[in-house]
Amino acid sequence: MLFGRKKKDRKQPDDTAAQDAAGAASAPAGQQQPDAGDKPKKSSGGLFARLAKTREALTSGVVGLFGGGRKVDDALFDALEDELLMADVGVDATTHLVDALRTGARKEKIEDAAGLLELLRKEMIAILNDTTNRMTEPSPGQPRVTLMVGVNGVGKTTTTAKLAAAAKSNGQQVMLAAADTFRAAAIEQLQEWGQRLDIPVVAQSHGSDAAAVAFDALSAAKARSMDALIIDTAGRQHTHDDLMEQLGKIDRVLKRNDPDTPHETLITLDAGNGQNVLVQIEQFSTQAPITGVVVSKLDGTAKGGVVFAIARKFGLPIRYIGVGEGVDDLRPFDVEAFVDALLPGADELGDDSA
Ligand SMILES: Nc1nc2c(ncn2[C@@H]2O[C@H](COP(=O)(O)OP(=O)(O)OP(=O)(O)O)[C@@H](O)[C@H]2O)c(=O)[nH]1
Ligand SMILES: [Mg+2]
Repeated sequence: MLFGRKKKDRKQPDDTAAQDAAGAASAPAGQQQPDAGDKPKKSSGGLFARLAKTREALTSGVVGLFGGGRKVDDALFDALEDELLMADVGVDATTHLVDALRTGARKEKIEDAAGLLELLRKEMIAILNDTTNRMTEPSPGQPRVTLMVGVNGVGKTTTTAKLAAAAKSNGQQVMLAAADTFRAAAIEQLQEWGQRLDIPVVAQSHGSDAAAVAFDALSAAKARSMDALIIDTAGRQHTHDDLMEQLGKIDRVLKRNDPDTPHETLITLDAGNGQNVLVQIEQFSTQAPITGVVVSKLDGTAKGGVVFAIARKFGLPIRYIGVGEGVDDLRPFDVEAFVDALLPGADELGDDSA
């Protein structure tokens, strides 16, 4: 059962992650990762199991490459390049990784392919950590305003609910704004989540001005001393100029209410879209400055390598990953846990190469 559990009962491993999400939602700038002690272990299932498809895409090839005492040579680097591209790491991040490994292998005199695996791990972590925090902090006593954007069907509304649930379970007063006034039934969808989570939802009627909804919600969140306001918006195609401009209006109108807002603009990207997500970030950035990324549906795709392409191209922090449809299936993005969940462990190399 996803809902209606008492706080005291929320002690399962997945719930710990949800509470981390709440912590990260309210964490000061720059603190994107949960405490090291909370990192999911490989053996504990969790993230490791949820990323099975991407892991399978990457690891099955990588184990063959790095196991068996294989020598470091050009053929190995070429084969690694192929594996990374197939896992949707993208040309730029792949080239960067392979070049870094070539240089590192030379410098550190790594001759055995197994020795390269640790170097690959380090370089992957470095790419994901090389991002700039663009989130701002609310003034004391003011609600943290998060604007959710992204193309149709990527998981914005679900992520809005997951974030709200996590923040609430962390003791915060949360309000939602139904600023998707475009799609029929979108308002009801968010209101349903509000009811299930017992969280207030500010809404107007279908077809009303989305920017006005956002403005009113911010006023209401301030008046009711909320800790967090999360604004769900309509899914829009980046090719659709008028709807994209409407998003720019939401951003401007929020700033008219409070120049510090939104403190965070999260773009939700469906991992299954692979490299296409890069153009989505570019296009949405023209209307609302994106501060962070949610990569959803990582549980259902082998294209999880796209996170490396996102970090390399935009230097945007990946703030959360969606690993399922349930309200607890959101994880603060923990760089090391993510990379560890993707790459084979040294013991696996031994087994496979035996
Ligand atoms: N497997 C999986 N499904 C997800 C995840 N996140 C969202 N979904 C599903 O994706 C579908 C679309 O989710 P929504 O939250 O309605 O997407 P949206 O971006 O708000 O869609 P629009 O409002 O139409 O633009 C739903 O069936 C969700 O349950 C995820 O992390 N994993
Ligand atoms: Mg929606």
